[in-house]
Amino acid sequence: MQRLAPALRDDEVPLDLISLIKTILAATKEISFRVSQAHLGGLMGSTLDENIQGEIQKKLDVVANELFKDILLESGFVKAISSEEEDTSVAGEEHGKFIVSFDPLDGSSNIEINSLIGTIFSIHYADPDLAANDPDQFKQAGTKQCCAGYVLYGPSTMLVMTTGKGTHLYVLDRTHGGYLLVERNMQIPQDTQEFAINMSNQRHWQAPMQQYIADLLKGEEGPRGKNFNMRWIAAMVGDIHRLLCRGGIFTYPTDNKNPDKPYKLRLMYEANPMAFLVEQAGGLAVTSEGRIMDIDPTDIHQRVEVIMGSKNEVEQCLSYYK
Ligand code: AFP
Repeated sequence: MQRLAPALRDDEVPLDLISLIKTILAATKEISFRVSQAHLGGLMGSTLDENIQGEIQKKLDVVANELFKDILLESGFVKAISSEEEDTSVAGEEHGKFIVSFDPLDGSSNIEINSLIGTIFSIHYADPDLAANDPDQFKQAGTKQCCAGYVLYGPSTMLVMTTGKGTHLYVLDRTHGGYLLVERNMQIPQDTQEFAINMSNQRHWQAPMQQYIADLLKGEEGPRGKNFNMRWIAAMVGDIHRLLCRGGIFTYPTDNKNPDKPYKLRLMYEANPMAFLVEQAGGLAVTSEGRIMDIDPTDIHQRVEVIMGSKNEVEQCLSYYK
C-alpha cells in the first residue's frame, strides 16, 4: 500500500498543494483522536452558542473548528479560510496561494450516538488580486476546485480525496500515523437499487420529487420494475461514502417546510466538494436545474438543492423535472 505523498506525486500534484493537504490531514488525525476520546475528555454535548446557520454548536464542532482553523492559518500556505462554524471568511497569509472551505464536523447530530461523522474540505487557488480579508475570494465555482475530500471518523478513519485525477480512498494506519492508499480510482456503479433521502420531509417536497420517490417505492410492481432499498445516515459524509463504495442516489431536495430556507445543504463545504468526488468517480452531481459545480457562488454559506450518485439513476430522477 502506497503512502499519501508518493501517491499524490504519481498524480503530479504540485508540491505546495501536497504540503497543504498534509497540513489538513494532520488536523484530521487530531480530530479523529478527540472524537474517539469525546466521552472521556468531557467533549460530549452542546455549547450554549449558535453558529451562523442558527444551529446550536456541539462542543466537538467548536474543538474541530478551532483545530482546523489554527493549523491552516499557521501553515503559511493559506490566504483565507471559510467554515460552517465561522460567520464570515477568516484572513490568513496575504501571499498564501490557496483558500480552504470546510465543514469541520459534518453530521454532528450523530456525535451523541457514536455514529458516523466526518470533516469535509474544498481547496481553490486564491485570487492574487483580492485581499486576504475579502470574502469575495470564495466566490469561485466548484469547477475551479484543485482538491476536495472528506475524512470519515468511523470504525476506520478514512480519507476520500480528489485532485482532479480520480477519486482515491486512503485509510489512516495508526501503526505509523499516516494515511495509506487502499483504492485508486473509485467508480460509482451507473445503476443502483438504493436511495437516500430524509423521508420525514416528504410532504414538503416539490411535485417531481414526490413522484420520483413514489415510483421507487412501488418497486417491482411500479414503472421502474425493480425494488429499491433506502438508507439515511443523517451525515452527508456517511451517505456519500456509501454511494462511492457501492452506488446509490443521495438527495436533499428543495422543500417548502420553511419558505425562507428551501435548501438544507451548503454549497461551498458540502455540495461542491462532494460533487467533485462523485464526478471524479463517474457519477453525477446536480440540482434539478443543472450541474452543482457550475453554480457561481453568491455567499459563503449559500445553500443548494442536491441530487448526486449513480449516473443512470440521477438521470432518471432529473427526467421527472422535465
Ligand atoms: P450538521 O453538519 O449540522 O450536523 O448537518 C448535517 C447535514 O448538513 C448533512 O450532513 C446531512 O445529510 C443532513 O444535514 C441531515 O439532515 P436531516 O437533519 O434532515 O437528517
